[in-house]
Amino acid sequence: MKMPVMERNRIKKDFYWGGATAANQFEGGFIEGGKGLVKTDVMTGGSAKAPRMVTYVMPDGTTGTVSKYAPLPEGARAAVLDGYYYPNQIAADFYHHYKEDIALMAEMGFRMFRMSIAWSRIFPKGIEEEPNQEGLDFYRNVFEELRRHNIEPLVTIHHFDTPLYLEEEYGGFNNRKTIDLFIKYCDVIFHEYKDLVRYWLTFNEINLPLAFKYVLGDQTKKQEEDTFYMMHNEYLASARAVKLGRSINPDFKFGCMIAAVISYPETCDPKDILMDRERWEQGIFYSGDVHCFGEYPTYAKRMWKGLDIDFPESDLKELKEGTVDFYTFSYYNSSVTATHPIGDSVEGNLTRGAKNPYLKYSDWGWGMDPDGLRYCLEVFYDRYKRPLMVVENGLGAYDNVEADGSIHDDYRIAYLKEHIEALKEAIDNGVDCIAYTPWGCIDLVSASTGEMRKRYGFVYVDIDDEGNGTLNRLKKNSFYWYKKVIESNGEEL
Ligand code: BGP
Repeated sequence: MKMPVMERNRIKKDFYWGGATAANQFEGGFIEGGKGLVKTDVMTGGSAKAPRMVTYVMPDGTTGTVSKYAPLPEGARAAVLDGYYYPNQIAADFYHHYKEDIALMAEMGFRMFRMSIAWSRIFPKGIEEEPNQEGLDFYRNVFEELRRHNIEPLVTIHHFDTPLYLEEEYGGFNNRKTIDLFIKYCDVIFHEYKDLVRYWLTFNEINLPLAFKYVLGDQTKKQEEDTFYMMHNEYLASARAVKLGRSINPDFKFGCMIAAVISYPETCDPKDILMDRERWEQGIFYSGDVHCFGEYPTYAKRMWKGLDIDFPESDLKELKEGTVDFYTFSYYNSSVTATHPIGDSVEGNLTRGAKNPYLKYSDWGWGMDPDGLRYCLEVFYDRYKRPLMVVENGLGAYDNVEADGSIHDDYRIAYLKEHIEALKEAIDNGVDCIAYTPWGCIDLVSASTGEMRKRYGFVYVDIDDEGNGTLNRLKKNSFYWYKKVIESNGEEL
C-alpha cells in the first residue's frame, strides 16, 4: 500500500510573532499620572540567593524590612522609605518611552505585543468611584500607537499587581469584595478599549500558588484552605470578567494564563511517577481545567482531602458560564520530581528540586529544556483542544555592552532558536499554536529577583540594579536575528 505524502504543517501566515511584558516590571512611572502603589513598588532588589525585601513602617514610626515571602509584622504597613532603591518604580520606563519602544517592536516585525494594564493606574486604591482619567489616557495612547504599527495588543488584566491598598485593607483575593472591585475595573477597561483590544488574558500565572505549594512543603490546614478559596475567588473573577466582556463586545477573545512549570519523574519508581502526575495536576492542570472546562476536576477531591472546601452552587454555575476561548502559558524550564533523597538541587521559575543531568542550566539555575516546550504544547492541545499561545519564554542572562554599543547575545539566540524549533515540531504534529511572544522583549525588571541585570530582551535598556543609566535603548544581536525569524515566518532560525 502506498502511503500518502504527508505535507509538513507549517507556522500559519497570520501567526502572531511578538514579545511580552507586564506593567509593574516594565512601565515605571510608579506614581505618575495618579497611579496608586502596588507591592512591587515597595520591594527592594534581590538576587538568585537573597530574596527581595518589602520595606514597612510600624504604627510608632519605626521601620523595617521583611522577605517578600513572609507576612508583614502585625500592624505594619508597606511603605516607600528613604535610603532604599526600588527597581520596579522606574523599571524600563516604558511610561515615557512607549513610542520609541513600539517603533522598535515594529522594526522587528512584531504582530502582537503582550502587555498588562496596571489596575492601580485605573483605580489607584481599587475602591474609587470614578476611574483615573490619566491612567485611561495612557493605555489608549499605547493601544493607538500599537494599532498604527499594525501590532495586535494582547492584554493581561491582572499581572501580579493588585492595588496595595486592597491587599492591605481587604487581603486581596482572599476577600470576595475584591472580586466585585476587579469586575468594576474590567467593566471600565472593556468599555474604554472595546475597539482597540480584542485579546484579553484574565490572570497571569494563576496556578502559581498551587505550583509553589510543592516547593513550600507542609502547610497548616488553614493555609491550605485559604489558598484554595483565594484561587477559587480568582477563577470566579475570571469567569465573571469573561462573561461581562462578551456582553460588551462579542468579538472579544479571552484566554487563561498558566505557568507551565512542567516536571519529569526522576526514576521509574512508580512512586516518582505518581507524585509527578499529582504535581502536574495540582500545579498546572487544576487551574487550566477550571478555566477551560468550567468545573473542578475529579482529582480535586484528592487535593481537598481533609480540608473544609465547599463552594456555593451559584459560583460553580458561574464558572461554567465563563470558560476561556484559548489557552496561554509561560514556559522557561523543566524540573524533576523525586521521592528519593536527591543529590544536587536547583531552582527554576518558582520551582525547586533535583538537578536534571541531561539539561544545561542558566546563570540563574533554570534548566533549559526545549523538548519540554514541545512536550507541554502537545499535552495542552490534546487536553483542551483550544488554540494555544506561548506568551512567555526566554533566557534571563547577563549581557555585556561592547565599546561600540553592540551586544553579542548569541546564548539568547541559541536558546530561542531551539525553542522555536520545538514549537515548529509541535505545530507539525498538529498543535494549533497561534502566537509566540517571548518574555521581556525589551529588558525589564525580573519578577523573582528584582534584578535588571537578569535580561531577556532583544533590546537592551541602559539602567543598572542601583538605578544608574540613561535608559537609552540599544539593539542586541538577537534583535536582528528575531527580525529575520519573523520576516521568514520562522523558516530562517
Ligand atoms: C513569570 C512571570 C513574569 C516574568 C517571568 C520571568 O513567572 O509571569 O512576570 O518575570 O516569569 O521570571 P523572572 O523575572 O523571575 O526571571
